[in-house]
Amino acid sequence: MRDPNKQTIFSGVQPSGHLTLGNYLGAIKHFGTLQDEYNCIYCVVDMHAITIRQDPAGLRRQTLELLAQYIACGIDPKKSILFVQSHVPAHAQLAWVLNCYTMFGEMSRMTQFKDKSSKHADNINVGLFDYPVLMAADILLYQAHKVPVGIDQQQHIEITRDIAQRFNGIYSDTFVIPEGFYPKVGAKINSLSEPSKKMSKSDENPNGYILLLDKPEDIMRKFKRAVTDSDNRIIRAEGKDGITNLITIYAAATGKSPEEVEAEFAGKGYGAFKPAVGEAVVELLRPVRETTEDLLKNKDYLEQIYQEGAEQANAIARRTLDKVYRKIGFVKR
Ligand code: AQP
Repeated sequence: MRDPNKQTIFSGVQPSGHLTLGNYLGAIKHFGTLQDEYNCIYCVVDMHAITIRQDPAGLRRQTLELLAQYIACGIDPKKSILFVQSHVPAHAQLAWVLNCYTMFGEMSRMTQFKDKSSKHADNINVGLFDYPVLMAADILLYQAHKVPVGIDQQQHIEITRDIAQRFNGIYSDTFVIPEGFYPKVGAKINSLSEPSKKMSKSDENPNGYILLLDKPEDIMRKFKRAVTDSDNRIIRAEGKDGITNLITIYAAATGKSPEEVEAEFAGKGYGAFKPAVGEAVVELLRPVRETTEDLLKNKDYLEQIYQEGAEQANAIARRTLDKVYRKIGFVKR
């Protein structure tokens, strides 16, 4: 399955809730399209999800749901490695080593930690602070060249590169230095109710996000209620965060450029635009929802996929971990 002439792609998504349109347009939509050109490895990052308190039964359910959604969104388990992070111990093992090559000061600058710790002030745990090092371990274990993610992860990709370069500088080349791979349109989808903020699956207000499994009528209702402005022109401009966001969503959903969307709706008002965005998203997500629902009826198949994925991932990850252990001076078992 792995072609030594191809570069490697790695990415992961947390099963910390139900997937949103932001997760889809920013990351997952692109995963399937990369499978022929790259060796692709995709992970359900359940160890990241517990940095925020999760209900155990909910986490198990969401892990399987995410696996099903990966497949429904176009990942072919025969072409890509698909696995669950906690099934491959090398992630935690490498993260510990990398902790010792990561500075407290550089980690203190991570904006996601600041955002999430202000949202979860009663549970600012060390794991939340250490999240970027675990993410660095995820990526570096597989010697990934490219990491398709939304723009919110850019700072984490940068610190991954810094850690890898530091380690390589001390011990000679060990890790491939990865690059972030951001979509041209859709790298940041904002909330429908607070359009200056990122759309997030853990948002307390369900009107702010569209879930991949939302029913068509709920999608239409959320778009009709989306916060905009009173100007009634469909253009991207400062002070028009809501409309700018809807233009991005419509463009990403239909494959048009934002300029083409502005031209298509020139002279029309929000009364025409908002339902058009809703309908485009309903059609985009319909096959994803239907396939996910079918796959979730076949738990044995999903189990077989994640078992095989863990074996393949483990073999690759173990090679990198052995190399790291040797270089830092751990005695071979
Ligand atoms: N709003 C977004 N626009 C574009 N891309 C997004 N991503 C997330 N939100 C948007 C991208 O989706 C991938 C998976 O994200 P994640 O689940 O690992 O973590 P996250 O970035 O913290 O996503 P959420 O939805 O905001 O989760 P919670 O609410 O649990 O923190 C990543 O590639 C991310 O860039």
